[in-house]
Amino acid sequence: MKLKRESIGNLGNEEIIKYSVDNEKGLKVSILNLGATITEIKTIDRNGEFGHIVLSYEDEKNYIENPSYYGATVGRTAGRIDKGRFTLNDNEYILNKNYGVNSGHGGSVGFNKKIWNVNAIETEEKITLEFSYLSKDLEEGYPGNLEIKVSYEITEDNKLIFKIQGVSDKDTLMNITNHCYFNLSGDYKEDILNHTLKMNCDRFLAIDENGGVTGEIIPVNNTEFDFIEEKKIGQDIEGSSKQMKLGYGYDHPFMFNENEKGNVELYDEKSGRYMKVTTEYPCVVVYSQNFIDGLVLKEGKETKKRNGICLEVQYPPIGYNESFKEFSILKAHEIFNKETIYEFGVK
Ligand code: G6D
Repeated sequence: MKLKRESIGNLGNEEIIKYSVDNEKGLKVSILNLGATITEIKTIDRNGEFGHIVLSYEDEKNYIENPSYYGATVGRTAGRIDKGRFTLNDNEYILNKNYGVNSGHGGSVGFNKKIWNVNAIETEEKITLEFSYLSKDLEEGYPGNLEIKVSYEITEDNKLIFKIQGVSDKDTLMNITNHCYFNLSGDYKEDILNHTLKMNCDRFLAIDENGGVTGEIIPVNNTEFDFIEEKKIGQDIEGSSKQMKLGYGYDHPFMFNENEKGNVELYDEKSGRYMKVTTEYPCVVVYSQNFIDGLVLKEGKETKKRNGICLEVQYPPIGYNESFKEFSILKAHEIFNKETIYEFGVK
């Protein structure tokens, strides 16, 4: 196990530091103190060749704005909040509408744009990078001083274990995710349309023309949204349903089967790489990179639509009439605790 720490620039007068971990068994991960953002994951293919498997900006300065939220820790609440407002204990809270008519991904200056404190813990079997941040009462309009800790454990057996913890002094909302765009082909050789995806999700949530959740829950069977059996991402992505058109591809929350742990499997037959995600969250937002920001990727690769797939494990976003709000409520002094495991390998 190796850990390297390097300065890559400044945000105001704070240093942006990149932590790079190599487990020396086929997994390399780099994470910034800026936004607790994963900037690189490299794994080996069937022939033992390393390649990038998440979209990464060539120019690391782009992580300061990070318009596509590449690898970022997104919060306080991931996804859109309908009309940028919510009520809690009879108080109304108004958020920044940075996503058209909605608020999105924690508002204008979300957790992805903050410098986090970092604590690195090294043992023989794993390296843990713990990121902590205090989000003050009414930051971006959310109530409560919220102490957050997210940690990434890189293990000897090629797992990345992502833990989210939090506690607030007032009732608030908390729904943090990681926003990596995966592409298992290695150095973005191909788009993700030939990757197969399998998820134990029997329902998905309808969206409107602004990408917001309407409150309607739709069974996946006989729809383009059925990934219960392994299916190529490209198979139905150009489908003609209203929901597929509204998203310009997949940009929808999927609900895991009730009483089952969330399981998502992504596989690229050509390289042999797979990723298995297991999560305690009840929902995964699948985003098939339907829009691009035009910024250059590692190895000088041009960014293209469908170059990556986001699998954002989280609570369902808050839709019309505050639907699904109850999932994201964190009561004062209650401990938030969620774990997601990303396992990498070849077959
Ligand atoms: C998210 O659902 C959203 C997309 O609509 C957005 O544009 C992307 O993040 C950057 O997953």
